[in-house]
Amino acid sequence: MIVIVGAGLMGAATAWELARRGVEVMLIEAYEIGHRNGSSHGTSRIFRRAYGDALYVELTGRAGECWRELEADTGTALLRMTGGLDFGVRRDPEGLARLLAGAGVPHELLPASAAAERWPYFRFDGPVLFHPEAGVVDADATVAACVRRAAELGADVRTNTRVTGIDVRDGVRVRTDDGAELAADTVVVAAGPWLPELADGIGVPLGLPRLRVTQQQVFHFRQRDPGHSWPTLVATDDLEIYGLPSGGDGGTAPAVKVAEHDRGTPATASTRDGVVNPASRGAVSAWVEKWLPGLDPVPVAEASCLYTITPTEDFILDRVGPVVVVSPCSGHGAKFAPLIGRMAADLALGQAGPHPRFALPRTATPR
Ligand code: PYC
Repeated sequence: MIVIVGAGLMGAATAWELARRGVEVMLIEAYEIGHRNGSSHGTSRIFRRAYGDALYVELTGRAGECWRELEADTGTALLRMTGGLDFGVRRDPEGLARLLAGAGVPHELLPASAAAERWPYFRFDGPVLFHPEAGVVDADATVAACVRRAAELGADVRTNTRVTGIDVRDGVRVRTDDGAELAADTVVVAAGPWLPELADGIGVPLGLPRLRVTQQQVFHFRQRDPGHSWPTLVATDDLEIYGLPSGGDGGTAPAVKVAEHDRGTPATASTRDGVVNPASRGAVSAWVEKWLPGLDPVPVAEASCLYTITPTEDFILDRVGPVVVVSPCSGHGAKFAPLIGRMAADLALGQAGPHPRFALPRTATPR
């Protein structure tokens, strides 16, 4: 039996992957499926292949294939391609274009004037990278589809049940707040921002690096012309900004979610207040007013969520004895969810070791 702790994107994807491999799975979630207390809620997460790091460019390609498999198996549309733009003085569209070219990823590098003709609802002041293999993942639908399908395949899904400790002595026992002690062969800890709090109650030293949990905020802006078809965007000048069509989160009118990747407030999963930082609201609205004339710069909706950030901003996907740690994802993991589920399943079944970049520090190989 493999017990998975946490039914966010990573835990749900791992449960689906293990269940479809015929493994006996129990998925334990502290809240209802689809709750909004962690990192996996909402209908829109960015999918993009333009990373300034060849490893992630390659992984996004594998993730794209995994999304299509998940969609086929669950009969649910989860990833909608819109194309994506990268621009801004510190984003280095030319460098990104070289990395995409090296990986055979289709893309175009455009001067600002050509990009402005094509996307007149943006403003540009330098070169722009467009790549068509970018889009929007529906996070809520993904969690729901993975959990539903895992349950259809036999997974035991327990909600409103909090894991309080994991004992590793004569096998593994998972303790829960209803007094149960569940025997397992392997436990997959996919607790996201709750990991730092749970780690002390895990009976093997995981050797976790310092993890920073931050509360972030996102804003949704109404499209002035509902007929425009918006790509995703990553733009870096003084701010590190990302944006994408909002899905259902922006209300009924077509909207675009825009947020800072970097302005987080230190938090813990159990004490975060959910209050949106007004400085970030002001900065993002001003940025939208300056660079995205196709949007009304007054947000129509906003929300907060949590990042769990490793020192290198890589993921953690590793195993210590019978405990698999599935990724603090440093705020950029959603696009990889079914691939991470597959990698976690391989670790849990002993079918692969950790990727060196995702190994816990005690096993990490030097870069
Ligand atoms: O996954 O690329 C990403 C991302 C950017 C900002 C937040 N997540």
